[in-house]
Amino acid sequence: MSRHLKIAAAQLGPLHRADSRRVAVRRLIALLREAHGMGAKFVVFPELAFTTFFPRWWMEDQAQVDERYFERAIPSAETQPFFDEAKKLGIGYYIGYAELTPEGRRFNTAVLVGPDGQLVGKYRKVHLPGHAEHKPQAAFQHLEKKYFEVGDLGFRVWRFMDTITGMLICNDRRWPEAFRVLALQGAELVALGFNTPTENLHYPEPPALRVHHHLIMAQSMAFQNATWLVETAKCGLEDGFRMFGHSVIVAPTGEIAAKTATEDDEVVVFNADIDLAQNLKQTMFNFAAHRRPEHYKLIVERVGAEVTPANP
Ligand code: ING
Repeated sequence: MSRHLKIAAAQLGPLHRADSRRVAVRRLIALLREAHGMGAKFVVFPELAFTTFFPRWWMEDQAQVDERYFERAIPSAETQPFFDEAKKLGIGYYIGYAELTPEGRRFNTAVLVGPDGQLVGKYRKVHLPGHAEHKPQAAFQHLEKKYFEVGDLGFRVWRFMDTITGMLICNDRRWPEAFRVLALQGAELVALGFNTPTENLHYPEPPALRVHHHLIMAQSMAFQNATWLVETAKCGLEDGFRMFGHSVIVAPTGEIAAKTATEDDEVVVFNADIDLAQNLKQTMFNFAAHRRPEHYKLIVERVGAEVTPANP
């Protein structure tokens, strides 16, 4: 009998700057209850799930930014009701938030929490998109390089609800190396929350193209690493700035098993056969049999692309 796990993507609609953590927690609890009602045992929530996507704003008062948008402790008094409800319902979950450590370091973080309410693992976002300087001419900012440090915990997996689960956040899904490092550790399930602006900051990219990229990356990463993949959005118009939904549960075969249809609070569930990937891992993507790392050195040694042709 193969292992099954009923997984949910619990998508959040917009959280505005005026929305307190209490508003977010109330909606997160409603999503937990809906997912529970649908039979889900593991729920993936978005990146930065307790607040608006604040890196879109240039703010200079760091103390105010810390108070409004960062969590000094997880859970805190304000977020405790969410953690209590999940434990009461016996649901495991992934949730993203802005982490302010006791040493004063700031990360874009996600945690994996078991159905017993115990913290299983923590991940700090490695691939920070956007910029650190103020772009006053731009319609909005994308200041993840200003507000967060590069994650210092690496890409890891954990034994979790009878699976091997790894975590990523948003922009990580654009870098195949991140998924491969998890797959090389035996990942069978990857949880990823995202907040992706519909508009491109730099040039007038057709919005449909952004969604197309999101969907092909999710399907290829799941397939090429023979893992289940849950990618959950916070989306909709946050203070007028649009982010797209299209939260997905993708099978290791690369097929989309479930996808949200709105840019609001919405839950989709799928009863995942965790052993579905066994054939792929033993044949087509049998890493030990087929990979040739001796030819991959540039992937680790070189950061940016440099033209080094074989001919003179
Ligand atoms: N958001 C976006 C993402 O990677 C982005 C930022 C979008 C970068 C499109 C480049 C291109 O999906 C976050 N939060 O990483």
